[in-house]
Amino acid sequence: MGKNRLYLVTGGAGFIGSHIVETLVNRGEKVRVLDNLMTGKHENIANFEDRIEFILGDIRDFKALGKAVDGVDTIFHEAAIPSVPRSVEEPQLNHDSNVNGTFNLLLAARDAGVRRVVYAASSSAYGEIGTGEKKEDQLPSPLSPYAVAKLVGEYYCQVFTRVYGLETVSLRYFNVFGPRQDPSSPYSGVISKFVTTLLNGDRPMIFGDGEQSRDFTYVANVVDANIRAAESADAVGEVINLGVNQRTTLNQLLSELQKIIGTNITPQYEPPRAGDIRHSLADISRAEKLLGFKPLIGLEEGLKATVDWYRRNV
Ligand code: UD2
Repeated sequence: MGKNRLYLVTGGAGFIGSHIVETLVNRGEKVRVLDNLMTGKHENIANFEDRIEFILGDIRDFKALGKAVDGVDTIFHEAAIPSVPRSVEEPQLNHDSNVNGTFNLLLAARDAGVRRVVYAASSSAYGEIGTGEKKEDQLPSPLSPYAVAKLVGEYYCQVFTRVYGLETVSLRYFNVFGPRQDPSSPYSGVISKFVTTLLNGDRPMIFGDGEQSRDFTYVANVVDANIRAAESADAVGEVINLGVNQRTTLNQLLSELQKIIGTNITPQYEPPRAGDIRHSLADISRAEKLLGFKPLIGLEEGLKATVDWYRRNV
């Protein structure tokens, strides 16, 4: 940072990408965004768009990528089609964007002499093995097309480091939430769904018995870890969990949100979702060791900030 470098954020108009862009811009860095606006939104970057370069383009399009990586030092690769159930419904789109798109990006980065790529990997790679904390040295066991695709992206990152010397770092995100997460699709993250449903006075839907658990991670923690991953020499070629090491069931999450919002609405229980994982909790000792990462904002504070944002914006 602060070295007059050019940063590219793919998916920079999306939920997580736009937070990375905002932080870079606030630090006075030069930022380029590549986004096809399929799930990303112009309004996510509206407050700082005069200070960035925006390219409307798709990571499935190698030509657009060539333009986007030109002169770039560091890439934060956030562009993806997220959602486990969406990948079950649309496996081809998942594969094209998340596998081929990531491969294209790495190839373009290699050819343009990019220094480093920080890749948005996913905790879904672990699958169902064990109920305890997930550690990076566990054998992955993906349960959905999305999990497979995100894992393939990691493998490609590691191989591009090994074979071509392109520096890569894969951050396995654990259920990220926060302002700007789009609640409007059936595939939206559960916190965006619960908050907006409760604010409307409607009944939230819980898939399964609600006793499945997640390590819900406020987006500011993710931005911080990405910035660290762009710099750390020790992180090159590594896969690193990114969570806050806090287990929360969906039933607990819902009651916490009802407390914050001031509602007492009975949820609707529906059959479990295909490809769903039961328990997901991050061991974050590698992130501490390699990135000097410590969670900045815990669940409760993150939920309050998120509820505030939806109250003001949706
Ligand atoms: C997966 C990954 C996460 C990220 C994300 C991107 C895991 C453990 N996590 O999140 O790291 O890559 O995919 O999309 O694989 N649910 C409800 N009601 C709703 C919506 C969801 O009960 O209205 C449930 C859902 O069945 C699941 C949990 O909430 O058990 C979390 O779902 P999600 O879609 O927010 O995220 P998840 O865990 O699939």
